[in-house]
Amino acid sequence: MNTDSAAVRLRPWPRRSIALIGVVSVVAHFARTAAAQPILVDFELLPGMGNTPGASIPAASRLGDQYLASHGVRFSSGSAFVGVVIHGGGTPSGTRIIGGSTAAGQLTYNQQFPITARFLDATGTEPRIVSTVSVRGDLQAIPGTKTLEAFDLGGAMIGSQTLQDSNTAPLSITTPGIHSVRFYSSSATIGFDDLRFDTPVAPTTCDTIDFNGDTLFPDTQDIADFLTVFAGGTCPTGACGDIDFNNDGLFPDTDDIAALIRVFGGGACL
Ligand SMILES: [Ca+2]
Ligand SMILES: [Ca+2]
Ligand SMILES: [Ca+2]
Repeated sequence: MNTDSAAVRLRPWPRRSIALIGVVSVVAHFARTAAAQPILVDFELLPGMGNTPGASIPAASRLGDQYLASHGVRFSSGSAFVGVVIHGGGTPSGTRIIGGSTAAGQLTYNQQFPITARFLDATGTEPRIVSTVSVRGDLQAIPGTKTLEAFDLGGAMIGSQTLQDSNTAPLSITTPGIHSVRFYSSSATIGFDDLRFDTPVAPTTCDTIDFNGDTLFPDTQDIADFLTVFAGGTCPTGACGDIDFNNDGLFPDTDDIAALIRVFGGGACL
């Protein structure tokens, strides 16, 4: 690299501007964190059915989109709904928990029909993502495990936690870009309650990974060229994209390097 030209290209980013961008970046980060208040779904909204696996879930106890407009979450299992169940003792909150549904709409706790909670906009058409999710199993300990899994927009698993049923702590996953979670038990006995998550937000859209615009991708040359331009160098092809790869308005920002490498590897934008 020509050192003189690198110095010239670095000039648009004097130390004071980079420091200012750093401050703006930190402020923006804390603004996002402050906005992420925990949301709680306690499943007390609908009338519950009796706790009788195998019974058909009555229409009034079928939970699908009833929390969509208010909380941004849709529930499903083997059918497009889960069952709200009056559980009695050992219920984390109130009197109700949820169980899965078979394809025929029967109540089930079998892991063959895990419960899925998907984050969407109020109309249920646009994806949303969260960065932390927790859910509790019912408090009646039976030998076996309970599992929470998190998935990104592409359906790839990005987090998983399994606890013994006797562990009363919530199952919890914190990682960027959670679009859906599913939960189930190995013993086919656990109902779930108290789903918590931070405010669902619209996913950030990243630029193409063909950073250098030569139509070759995935290609590690794109990463090399990104780092060159990021450092103030010249775009080797003359057709590079901008360095705000994650399009959050912050640059130069090492988050853009991390996002490029993540997306390059098949991961989510954010
Ligand atoms: Ca409850
Ligand atoms: Ca390329
Ligand atoms: Ca950025």
